[in-house]
Amino acid sequence: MQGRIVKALAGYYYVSDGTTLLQCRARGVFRKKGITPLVGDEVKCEGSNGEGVITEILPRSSELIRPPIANINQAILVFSLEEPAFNPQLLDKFLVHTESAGVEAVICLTKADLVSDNRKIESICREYEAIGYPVIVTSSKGRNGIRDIRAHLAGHLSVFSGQSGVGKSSLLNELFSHLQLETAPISYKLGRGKHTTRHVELISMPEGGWVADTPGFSSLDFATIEAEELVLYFKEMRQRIGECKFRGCLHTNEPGCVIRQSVEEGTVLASRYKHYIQFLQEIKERKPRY
Ligand SMILES: Nc1nc2c(ncn2[C@@H]2O[C@H](COP(=O)(O)OP(=O)(O)OP(=O)(O)O)[C@@H](O)[C@H]2O)c(=O)[nH]1
Ligand SMILES: [Mg+2]
Ligand SMILES: [Zn+2]
Repeated sequence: MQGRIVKALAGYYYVSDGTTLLQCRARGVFRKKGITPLVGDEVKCEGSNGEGVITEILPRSSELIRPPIANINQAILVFSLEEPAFNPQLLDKFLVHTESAGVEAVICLTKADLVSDNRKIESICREYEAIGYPVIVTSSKGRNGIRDIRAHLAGHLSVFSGQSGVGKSSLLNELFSHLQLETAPISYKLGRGKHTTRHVELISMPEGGWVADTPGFSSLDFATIEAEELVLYFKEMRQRIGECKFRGCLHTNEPGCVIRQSVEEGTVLASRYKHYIQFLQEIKERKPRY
């Protein structure tokens, strides 16, 4: 049988070919080669009576480390406007990782019902749409944005990524009435979610395509991104590289830097540039890998 891993839990992989679900172990040879099967993988497996073993993993078109998932072509970056408070630095970090994986990003802002000043929402939308990212605003009070998200999901293999408590599972329950994913209120004392979703799981959509719910996370490192390439993952800055005076310009204090000039002219947002500099520093300070 050939199918897709839709769930990984406690050493088992659940493979679906659309009609049957096979609970599989992975062949030992994968572990020896250092390959871990991921949710989203297309695999070949052998087995009967619902139990089997994965014998082959087909080549991946994309791979994310956090959340761990293969073959997605779109990430829905779910960020709450409040509870937990909107975190633009984390959003830019997620965008960098999504860009570096070669995956399209859609920004979804949740909990609009908790925001009293609409200008805050409008300015986030304006800024990120100008860069070229679709931004969808949702709220559990009323069904705003639900149709827009569904339109983005149709026919794709998408992942919902975001911090714990931003409302990923709630939104999926709202999108697909047959789902009953577990959700829980955030901890008001700590101002963050309780890590309610514990595993990555792909959900098959009636209109075709898949979408994954994932456990929330907020720490992401730059282990696989080099200082020189960071600018490539800032969509609005990428267009201008090669125009700086010096080859190998890291866009910090070098003379004749067009990125810094763009910030002064206002075509690159100061907040985005600030995050670029912070991430660059993180990359420079990271421990060498052995
Ligand atoms: N006011 C308000 N609350 C919301 C909204 N969406 C979700 N919530 C609440 O936020 C809390 C967290 O929602 P979850 O769906 O469990 O969050 P999650 O992102 O799946 O969290 P993890 O599984 O821990 O990663 C729940 O109490 C939801 O009812 C919204 O639009 N408005
Ligand atoms: Mg959840
Ligand atoms: Zn430069």
